[in-house]
Amino acid sequence: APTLKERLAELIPAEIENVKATRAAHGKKSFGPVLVDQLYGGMRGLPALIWDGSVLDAEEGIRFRGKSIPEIQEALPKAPGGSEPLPEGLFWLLVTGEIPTQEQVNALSKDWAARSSLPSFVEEIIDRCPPTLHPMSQFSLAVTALNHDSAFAKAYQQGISKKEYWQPTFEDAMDLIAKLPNIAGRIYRNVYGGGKLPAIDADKDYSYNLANLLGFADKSDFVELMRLYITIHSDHEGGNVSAHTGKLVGSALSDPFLAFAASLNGLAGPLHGLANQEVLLWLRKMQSKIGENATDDAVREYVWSTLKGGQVVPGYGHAVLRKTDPRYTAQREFALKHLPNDPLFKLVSQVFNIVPGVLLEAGKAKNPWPNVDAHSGALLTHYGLTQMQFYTVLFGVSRAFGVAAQLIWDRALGAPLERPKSYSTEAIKKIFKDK
Ligand code: FAM
Repeated sequence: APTLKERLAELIPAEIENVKATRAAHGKKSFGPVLVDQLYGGMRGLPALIWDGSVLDAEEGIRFRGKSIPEIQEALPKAPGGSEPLPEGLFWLLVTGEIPTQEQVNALSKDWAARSSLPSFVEEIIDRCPPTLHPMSQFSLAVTALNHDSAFAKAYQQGISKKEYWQPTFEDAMDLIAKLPNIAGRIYRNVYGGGKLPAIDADKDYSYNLANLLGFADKSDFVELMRLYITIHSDHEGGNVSAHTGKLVGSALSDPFLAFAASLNGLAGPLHGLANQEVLLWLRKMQSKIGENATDDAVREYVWSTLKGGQVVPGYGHAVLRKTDPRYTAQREFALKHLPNDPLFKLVSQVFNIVPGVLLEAGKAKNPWPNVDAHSGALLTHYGLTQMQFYTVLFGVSRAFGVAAQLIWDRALGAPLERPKSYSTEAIKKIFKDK
């Protein structure tokens, strides 16, 4: 059976032809009008990017290479004794569009374990961060510094041909993903004090090793949670802030470490990945205000007070989705199976019954339903990972899978520098003066 890189090398020529044929057939067709409102409105809905790993449907949610979350939970290889998909398989799917064999997935686990160590100066950078520096900032610093050993940056300096860009990009993408557990584990232990970091076990899968580095591998359900978590947070098509940022920065031929560090800086914003931290902070604040086991009326009142204070309800709403996020549903099902009586899960469920009604009544949010971040913190808390400032780091480990897969394809297909056109308000007024 071919390795991932061998399979990719087989797929690239046909995909280059596929893109050529698609552009020849449809390249001059209009994708609909661009409204001035879209320039002011964060480009919502503007068709502007190619992203092959996943496509997001407003009603149905994410599909990875055409497959829904329940479908990949069914189809992807599992760990011995496990029932959640291995993220190794999801990465293979994102890159190739194909479901790998168990053997291919095991080979990826081994390959990543072999690539997992950090240069000592990167360890020192992390160790020197004050524990008061947000874990996402530490994460971004460390990933930026990995650029020191970038195969792509080195090959570019040596004058590599455009046709070969994908090869060192692939190596960097693999190194990037492989090194993230060591970065995340080191930050976690430095900031929250958890003793010495254990070594990566080359006979175990990526999620086991991540859990072990964080200090939670003795809880087998937590390892299963990591497999599900890394799988479902990996990719959410190309227009979200972290994915788009990685693609944009990569389009300048910045290497995958620089590109993904930029993704992380976007993920660290409260309207994007930091929302998982914000949800837990919000729930805890609610509990301290109205007590645990509060009535529905008290919860409703608290939600209204959030809105009246000019704040958003974290974990609810979405720029594209118009239904409950299937990533929320997958986590809810995990909770129903493994921790049905957990008090925080019960609160999350109670909030789920109340917030959409309030947001609908308030009448502003286009989507009143929960997104992925409304649920993840409750699951992590159940297993003792209670430090919410760390939650977005786990999101970031996962998001590397989607961004890395697209960076490889962007270099393989010769994606150009991104450079959309901007206008000033004065220019817009002038253009439409007599229209
Ligand atoms: N609570 C209160 N107000 C909300 C809201 C929420 N959860 N969601 C949207 N709105 C407001 C929004 O702030 C905007 O108000 P203004 O007109 O005053 O600016 C109005 O409703 C229309 O916004 P929209 O078109 O429905 O949403 P956007 O596409 O502009 O923004 C989100 C999408 C996700 C940024 C927004 O729903 C939000 O702020 N949600 C809370 C934060 C959150 O959970 N983010 C995580 C998203 C996630 F899935 C991820 O990236 N990981």
